[in-house]
Amino acid sequence: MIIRTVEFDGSVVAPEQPLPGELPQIAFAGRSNVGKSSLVNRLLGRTRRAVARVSASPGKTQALNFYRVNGAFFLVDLPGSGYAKAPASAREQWRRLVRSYLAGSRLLKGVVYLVDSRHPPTVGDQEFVEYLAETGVRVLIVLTKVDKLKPSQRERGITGPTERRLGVSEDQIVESSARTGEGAAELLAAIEALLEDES
Ligand SMILES: Nc1nc2c(ncn2[C@@H]2O[C@H](COP(=O)(O)OP(=O)(O)OP(=O)(O)O)[C@@H](O)[C@H]2O)c(=O)[nH]1
Ligand SMILES: [Mg+2]
Repeated sequence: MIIRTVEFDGSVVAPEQPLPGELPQIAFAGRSNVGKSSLVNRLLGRTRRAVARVSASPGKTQALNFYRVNGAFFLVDLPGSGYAKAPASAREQWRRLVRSYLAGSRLLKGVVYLVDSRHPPTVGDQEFVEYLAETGVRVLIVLTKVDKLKPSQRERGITGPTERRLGVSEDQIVESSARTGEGAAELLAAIEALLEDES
């Protein structure tokens, strides 16, 4: 896929708010700070001037942010789950917002769920991926920040715990680094396949 144009089309902050357009969507989900916004920027070729806001302090993305790509589909950057420092009421609000979107969007073609490659998936990750399976949406798992792994870890292979804990197969997992760009082409191709899938 060639990225020709990217436009930020706005944010959705409440479950009753309409989406910014009627286009197929691919959503990016995962714990706060896992690297969702960084990966969206990398995929869209925005490594020097970011479109999606990235921050060293977690909890930056608090809305569903819609990026229109090639005028043809949306990449949707979701707020991170499990950001412990946010007040419980705010966390519950984001959770409701994310779940009502995931369960309700007719045009959602797939969810890219991110897990930090340095740690095995958590119970929270497990619950979220189970929830996605219940909604019937197609799921890709991205193991992020592989540039931070030791060479020995990479040689041993890092997908095993993810396959076991999340109940996914190896061909659903992409190893990536927003820093080096590793995995970006593979992920874009997988996203293209989700968008073309008519089922
Ligand atoms: N080394 C390295 N750091 C990364 C990578 N991806 C993201 N980071 C860093 O991780 C931190 C969080 O990145 P974000 O992209 O803001 O994470 P997020 O998942 O969007 O976070 P929320 O919006 O809070 O949910 C930032 O300091 C990034 O620079 C990567 O591939 N490699
Ligand atoms: Mg973010």
